[in-house]
Amino acid sequence: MDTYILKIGGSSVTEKDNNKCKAKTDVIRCIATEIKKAKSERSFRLVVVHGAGPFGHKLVTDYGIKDGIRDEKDAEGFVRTHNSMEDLNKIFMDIFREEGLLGFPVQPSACIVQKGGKIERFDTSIVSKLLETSKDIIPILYGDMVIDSKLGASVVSGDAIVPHLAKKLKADRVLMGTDVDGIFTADPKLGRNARLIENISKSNFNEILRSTGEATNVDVTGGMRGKIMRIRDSLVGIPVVIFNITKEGHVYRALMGEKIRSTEIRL
Ligand code: ATP
Ligand code: IP8
Repeated sequence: MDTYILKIGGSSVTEKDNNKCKAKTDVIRCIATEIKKAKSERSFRLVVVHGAGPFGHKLVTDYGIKDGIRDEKDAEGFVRTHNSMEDLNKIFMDIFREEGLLGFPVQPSACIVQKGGKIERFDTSIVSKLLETSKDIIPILYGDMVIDSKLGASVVSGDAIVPHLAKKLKADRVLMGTDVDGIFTADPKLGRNARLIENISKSNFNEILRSTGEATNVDVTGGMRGKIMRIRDSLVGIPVVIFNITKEGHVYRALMGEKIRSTEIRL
């Protein structure tokens, strides 16, 4: 049975463009109903990782803890950012339950330790066991603040969790949902002439990296550029689809293996 990892980007499910800690519950509900429909028509295992939007990026910026924690105020920021991510995760959990899905929260800060902002240890055995227990259980992880052996604590992006999990679980496909149709020749939110790049391989990767920016909004984990660098570093051999998850029908079609407007990366 295929295993998919679905990243639900913070830009699509939160008011990231306004930097407000508010979830777009209608988008989350639509995603949940489409997952439910796909699951009723096809057998596959699914792990969901959601991003932070302002629930994480705003707090990390306001507390100034992007590069680690040094004092009591920073420690407060560490805890408050984690609390805020749990609030966002709870919104996901409630909507998934209301839509009849068996979402199971897996707290990244309880299974990941970083060193200098990079994952050093990640116990993925709970996620594997949850998937083995039932094909209907959907482990749900998220970008978080975690203990860091060099920096005290640091941010782990959902974009870093996804490749790590995909490798460990030998995922068949990684689906990365965000608020734009994929990777463009320039940030589509800034220029009208940006053109969608439909396929990325080893041969055009470096050229594309040069045209890819971070994010137009508050983002401490590198935006679109950070996303594709992590894909390059860890996702060799696993197909990755970057697509607009806010468009109705896209998650369903992506989970059914149908072609949608997107960027497909095979390295
Ligand atoms: P989060 O990190 O909060 O989970 P996310 O994963 O949805 O959010 P972002 O990190 O915000 O996504 O990255 C997506 C943003 O990257 C887009 O909204 C877009 O404005 C920006 N971007 C910059 N350059 C490009 C590009 N060349 N192609 C596509 N998007 C780009
Ligand atoms: O939005 C960031 O996760 P991302 C997590 O997936 C925090 O990059 C706490 C800012």
